[in-house]
Amino acid sequence: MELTKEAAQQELAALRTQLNGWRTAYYTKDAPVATDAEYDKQYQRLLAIEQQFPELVTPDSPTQQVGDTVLPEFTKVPHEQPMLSMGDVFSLEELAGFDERLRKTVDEDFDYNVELKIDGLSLSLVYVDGQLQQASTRGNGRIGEDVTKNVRTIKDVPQQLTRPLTLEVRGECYMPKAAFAKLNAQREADGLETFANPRNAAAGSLRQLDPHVTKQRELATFIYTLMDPAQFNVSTQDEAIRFMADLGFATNPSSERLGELSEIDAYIERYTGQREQLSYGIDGIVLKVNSLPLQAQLGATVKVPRWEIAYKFPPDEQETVVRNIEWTIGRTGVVTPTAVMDTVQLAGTQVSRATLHNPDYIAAKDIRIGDTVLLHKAGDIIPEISRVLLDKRPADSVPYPIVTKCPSCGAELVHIEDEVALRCINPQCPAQIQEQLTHFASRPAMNIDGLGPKIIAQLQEKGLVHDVADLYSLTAEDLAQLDKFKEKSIANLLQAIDNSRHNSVERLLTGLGIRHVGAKAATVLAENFGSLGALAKADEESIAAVDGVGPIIAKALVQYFAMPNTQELLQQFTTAGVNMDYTTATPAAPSDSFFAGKTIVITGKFADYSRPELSARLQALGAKVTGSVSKKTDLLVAGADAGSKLSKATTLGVTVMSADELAAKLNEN
Ligand code: 1X8
Repeated sequence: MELTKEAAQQELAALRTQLNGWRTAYYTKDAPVATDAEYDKQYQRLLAIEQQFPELVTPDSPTQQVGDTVLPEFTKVPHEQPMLSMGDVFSLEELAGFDERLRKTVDEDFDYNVELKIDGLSLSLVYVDGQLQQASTRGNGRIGEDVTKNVRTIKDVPQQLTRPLTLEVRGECYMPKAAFAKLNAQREADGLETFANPRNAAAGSLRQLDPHVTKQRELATFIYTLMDPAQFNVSTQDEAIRFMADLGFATNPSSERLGELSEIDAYIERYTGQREQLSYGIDGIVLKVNSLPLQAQLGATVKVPRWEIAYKFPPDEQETVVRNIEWTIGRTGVVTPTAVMDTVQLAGTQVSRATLHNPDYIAAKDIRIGDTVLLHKAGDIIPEISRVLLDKRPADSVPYPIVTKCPSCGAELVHIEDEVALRCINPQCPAQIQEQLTHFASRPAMNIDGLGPKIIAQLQEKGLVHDVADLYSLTAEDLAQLDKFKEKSIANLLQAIDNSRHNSVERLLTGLGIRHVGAKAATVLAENFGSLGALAKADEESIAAVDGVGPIIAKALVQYFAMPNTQELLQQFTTAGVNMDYTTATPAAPSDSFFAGKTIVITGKFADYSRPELSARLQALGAKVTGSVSKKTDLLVAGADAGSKLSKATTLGVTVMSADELAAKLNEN
């Protein structure tokens, strides 16, 4: 197909506008709008036309730029040597082409160091006399952003090297998959926009003006480039990696020295298969000429080094059909739609559900029931719809109705401030209350054994529970109304609820479900303030001053305690006899209990308890529970089928207590 110069000019202008828009979204706003594959396709087209008409190349063309532009908020750092990007290929054939061209240029035989390509963002670290001096991002390749304060919060970046050297290293800063999934789940629950992939999450976390935020993001690094290696007598890339590891840097363990293309292909195949299992995202592999002097000799083109190339994994996408859209309402009222689709195999797992984030997302992508869609995994983990295949849309398809009312209670949904999420703000919304109750009873919170979502739903349906405080006025008659609840299950649940009254207050604080206050923050707060009452009276500054807490948590707490409903709820807890003090550090082992201070051994079987349960119960009453009978044993608690421990206790004259006697004593306490 012949392209006239005029047509080329027009198409180039359109391509540059589009690609530059995508680049801004990708690099500056950390929110890509095009997939890598779409970007690459348009970029290749741009490149092809520019090669045909070199006179039409303009300085603003994406082909003439490296990386991104500099954000205004951060101090600029010039890189002593530019941080280049890398050429890339998308098939083994192209990779073979790279190798062939290189071997033609180089007379000697050489091998490669083959490394994983980490899905993160490039970082430069400068050390002076072994001390971390400055950390910066790539920026536009020549000038980066100073992110030193933030990088100091990354655990695996050494503040001090094992030797007092002055040097620069480069590598990748990334967010581990687990941290990415956790962060996005939290953001979704908070009604905030989620990150598209771990790279954007890492970039967004590193370019934070508040290092406290960065610290909470659990970033990590792999360092792979040693600048000016000759001064350390390091002459190959694999040596450089070992050298840097010895200095204390985190280096990736997967690199290998390989010469033959067949070995490189096998390496690629191996990591294509293992990709899912890695705890961090990779988007390809990097091939580097191993000899550093040879690298220097080969040098770089305007844009990229000649001695290295990235092989990018093909995007894993699958077609499937949307059958339904399900709605969930979180405990903070955030309404989240999920697409339910025909099950497909995608990047190593069976997938049938994908989050649609929020109602606006459905409208923006015009996703309809019956649509055939392309599915991919964001950051290798989270299934997401890339786009609708419009040519496969059924003729009778209708747009998915715009959702304005809560699917659970029918209340009008609202947008709060700058949130993308729609929320139900009806405090009586049953779906929200169910989530709150489930969270309240969960293990990290009040740990009420046996009180799960199904029982909670029944308690709500029967009108027995309207909020978390109602749990403490449940009676045996109430519980008798529940499915399959008999004497024993009723007694167990009542006991579990009663036990929760005596929890140390960090569990209650966790259970309240205050925004940003998880179990970790709750524990620190409980330790520092001693009681819920003291925390409720504290001001923002004194809360934010607590180590491990921050201004965001402090603000959320003050807002929470200022609500009239909160005061009422706390009053109800007080009336119900729920403990509001911090007791973890000083377990209130009742010194007047029969068991207090006694060394006890448990043997045999008990109808009412498992052995660990019994042991915990006795320890809570101040006993020391040990495993074997000796002269120091005060008491042997013997259940059914007790054996050698019973005979030893009898021989030594240790007091023996039967299961029935035990039950009676426990009841006294
Ligand atoms: C980018 C990356 C490189 C490596 C790993 N992950 C990356 N994202 C590596 O060398 N092991 S090199 C690189 C670059 O030069 N832009």
